[in-house]
This record gives sequence, structure tokens and C-alpha cells, in this order.
Amino acid sequence: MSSQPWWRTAAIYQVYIRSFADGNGDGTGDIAGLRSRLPYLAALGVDAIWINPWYRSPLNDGGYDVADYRDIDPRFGTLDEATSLIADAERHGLRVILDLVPNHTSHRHRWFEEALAAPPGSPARARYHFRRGKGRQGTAPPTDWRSVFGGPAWTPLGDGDWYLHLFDPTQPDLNWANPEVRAEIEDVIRFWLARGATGFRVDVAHSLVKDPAYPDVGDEEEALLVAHDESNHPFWDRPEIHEIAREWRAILDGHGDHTMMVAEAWVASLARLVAYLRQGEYHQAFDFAFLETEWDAAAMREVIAASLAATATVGSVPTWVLSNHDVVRHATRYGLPGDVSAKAWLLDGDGTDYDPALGLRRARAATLLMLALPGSAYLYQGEELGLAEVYDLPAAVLDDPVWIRSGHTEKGRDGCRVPLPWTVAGPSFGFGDGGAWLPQPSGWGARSVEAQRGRPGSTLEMYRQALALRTAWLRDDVDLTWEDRDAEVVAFRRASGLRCLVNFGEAGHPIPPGKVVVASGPLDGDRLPPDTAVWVTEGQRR
Ligand code: TEU
Repeated sequence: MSSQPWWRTAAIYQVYIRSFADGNGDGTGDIAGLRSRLPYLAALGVDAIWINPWYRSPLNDGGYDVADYRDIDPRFGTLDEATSLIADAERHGLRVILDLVPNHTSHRHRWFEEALAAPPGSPARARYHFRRGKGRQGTAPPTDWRSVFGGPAWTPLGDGDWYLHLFDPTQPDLNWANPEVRAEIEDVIRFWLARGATGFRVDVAHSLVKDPAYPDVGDEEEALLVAHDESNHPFWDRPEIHEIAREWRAILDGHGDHTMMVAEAWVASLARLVAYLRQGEYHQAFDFAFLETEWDAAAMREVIAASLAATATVGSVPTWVLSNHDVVRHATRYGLPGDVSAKAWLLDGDGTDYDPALGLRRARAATLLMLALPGSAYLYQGEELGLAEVYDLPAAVLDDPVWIRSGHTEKGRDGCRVPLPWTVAGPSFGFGDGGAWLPQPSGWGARSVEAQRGRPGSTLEMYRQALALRTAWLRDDVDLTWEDRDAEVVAFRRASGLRCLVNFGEAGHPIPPGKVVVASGPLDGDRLPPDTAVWVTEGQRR
């Protein structure tokens, strides 16, 4: 038995439900599909799943536009099915973490519809941020704030009031100064805990509270940034957020010590990130600096050491992630030249040297690195198949509001959200009996679960092996000892005796004595080739 709370060393698998598995053949993933694949997830060896929003929603932002926090969107299933899914998952040894979206609702939420029907200054409008426009006629936005997806963060209603939306206009921001809002989200938390959820991934945890004076940001550049290193930005990372986190934490603590919540907080520095992990606040917060680090030994060592040191100051451990539904898949990122921004490349990448084989090789090595580190790791569906970003989706099928809101200057996040291939052939490669809501590449079948299952050396088998070894070797301790080797090789030893070596250089490197228990690619005798990682053990496996 481990002495650590489960989440401190957990591997958690992110299910983007719309694209995971389709149980009814309508082209959209659903709860029935997910239920049928629970044995797959259990066999993969993860401890928990995090399910992206499955609530009733117009799906203008893939479900991050919630119309009813206490019901399931009919395209995904029913509330009864959701409750059964959570119980089923538990029987498979999988905990369930849900996505909590407290910063904004959908414009189709009952509250927003009430607000629109009510006059300016009414209590119904006080649940959101409604402000008079600037200028004599009120025709200018109340502030210069910009939406993360592009364009102004305010939309006028025609009655003098404008409403705030830091994301899409279909996602009005809730007013966290209003006690009714706080009570409502607390109740939503209780609602899902009562249905067996273990905890929550909290969406845009660094926003919520806005400066009641609604000042301009002033600087155009600043207005666009998601992360700020000051404590008085009008809408990002304000100090009042921490009090809200403490209230939520108290609710979770009241439901048992297995509960947890993880913050999605894109903040400016590690120091600001670990503030979310203080006693009585979040259990975890994603460390996105790791996924933003270029393929370079010194840079990787630095970002890992910094995260370990910073989280230790609050008695916590890092939370690693390489891919999720918002970023270009890591198998593609690592295949791009170091000076190319993956996000920008999506738009007009054809001219760039993209090397998918190199990307996959490095992605597999990066995964072994991540899974060997102290702390927890979040895996994004499909990375265990080595899936690459589908960068050439035609404009006509793009669904991410980013594409439109950015005036077609950012392609958006659909390329990492393409439905999974389960079988070598079939109408949607086993995703379901019908089609897929986003078109899958023709070569997708060769990457399918069926094609990789049981095949030695496949990415799927590498993940399975590494996750099993992680459970056996890396459960109990949070220590890491760096080993002094070649500058181009990141090497460390865990207290259990397991060593991890990753070669970022261009020449082979000697593998230390011991047993190689997993490798990210073919080895060159007793040498570790470039862009490859190994785990080596000494002594008996516990
Ligand atoms: O994302 C928060 C966020 O600010 C970024 O991830 C941003 O969406 C992205 O960089 C834009 O390109 C969360 C969710 O993960 C995301 O899917 C939602 O769209 C967003 O919140 C709004 O709810």
C-alpha cells in the first residue's frame, strides 16, 4: 500500500468524450461508447479518467458552454447513464474526475436567458457582468478587455448594456461577486460528488473574479495575454480567487480524503501557480511550462527541477502534461523545427520542415520521461496511440470558435480532437458504426488500438508497460536524484532504484548496468540512441 494520497502519483487519462467512442453511431462520442471502453482504460493501467464537459450544451465551445450543470447533453447520453458510468468506472478501478466550468455559462443557460429578458440593473443581470457602454450613446465597449478567442470581450445588447465574455460571445462570464453564483457552483459540486465523482478539473481557474472597478488594461499586448505577473490584473489571477478555492476544498474534504481538484491555471510564473496549491486550496495544478519546453536537455532539466522545487515549498508534487484538447499534440510539436510555433504552423504549415517520424520518436521518449518523474501525469486520449495532430482539416469542417473569432488567423484546436481510431478498418475506424464528426485521416487505421494491441514496440504497448512499471516502482516516493552524465542526456534515479535516461543529443550514450525494463525505441546494443529514453532497474522489482 502506498502512503501517498492516490492523486499524488496518479496517471490520469483525459477523455474528450465527443471524440472517444460513439455508442449509437451518430458520429459523436458518448457515454455508451465510453462505458464500452472502460476495460480498455483499465487494461492501459491508468488510475482515473477526467471527462471533458458532458453537460447539456449547445457545444459552441465543445461543451465549455454549459446550459445546465446538472444534466447531460442528449448527444452524450442521460443523467442516469452518467451516474452508472461513474459506478462502472469504479468497478474497473478507475476514479472519475469531472470538468467544472465556473467562469462562464452558455448563453443558453436559464440564468442568461432570464438576464436577457430582464431590464438593465435587474437582479437577473447581476449574475453576469452587464455594463453600460462607453461614450454618450454607450456605443463603445465598457473596457478594452479582449476575448481569449479574439475580438472584444464585450457584446452589446442594443439596450445600452454590454455583457462580458472572456471567451466566445456564447460564453457569458458569471459574476463571482454575486453570492448566488457562488452558492450555485458549490451546489453543483455537491451534486456531482453525490453521484460518485472523485473530483474536478477546474476550467480557467485563474479567472472567475473581475476587478469591480472595471479598469481598462491599457496596453493592447497586455490585454491579449492570458498570464500576468501582477496581482492586480482586472481579470486574471486575482487574489480573491484563492478564497473561492478554499470554499470548494472544504466541500471536497467533507466528502472524504480521496477527493481532489486540479486547477487549469495559465498563470505567469511557477510562484503564482503554487499559490493555488497552498494548504486548503487545490490538490494539483497543471504545470504547462513542461509542455511548452523545447526539445533540449538543459531546458528540460531546468523546467523539471523548478517544478519540483516550487511544489515542494507547499508540500505538493508536480502535475505533468504533454498533450490536452487545447494544444497541438506532442507527437507533432516535437516533429517541428525548434523555432517554429506549432500553433502558428497549423495555419500554413506546408512550407515548414515537419518530420512526423522524428516527432513520434521524441514524443515517446518525452512520455517515458514524464511517467518516470515524481508527481502525477495527465494523458490525453490518443497519445497512447502516438496520434499526431490532424493539421490539414479543411476549413469547412473546423468547429473551434477560435477559427472564426480570430478572423481566420488561428486555425484552432480541432486537429487534436479528431475521433479515435479503434480498428484497422470500418466506417470510422471503430469509433462507432457511423461516421465521425470530424474527418479522420485515411491512414488512421494503422494507428488504431487494434493495429497496436499486443504488438511489441507499438506506442500502445509502450504506454501499457510504462504504466505498469510506474505502479510497481514509482508509487511511494517523491524523490528524484539527478545523475551527472553527458550534458545532452537527462538522467535521474528514483528512490526505488529505477533510473530514467533520455538522450536529447545527436550521439549514442552508454546505458548503465542493470535491466532495461522499457525503452521508447530500438536500442543500439548497450547504447541509447538519440531521441530515445529508457528505464533501467537494478535489483529486485518490488
Ligand atoms: O481553456 C482555457 C484557456 O484559456 C486556453 O486553454 C485557451 O482556450 C486556448 O489557449 C485558446 O487557444 C479552457 C478549456 O480547456 C478550453 O477548451 C475552453 O475553450 C476554455 O477554457 C473556455 O472554457
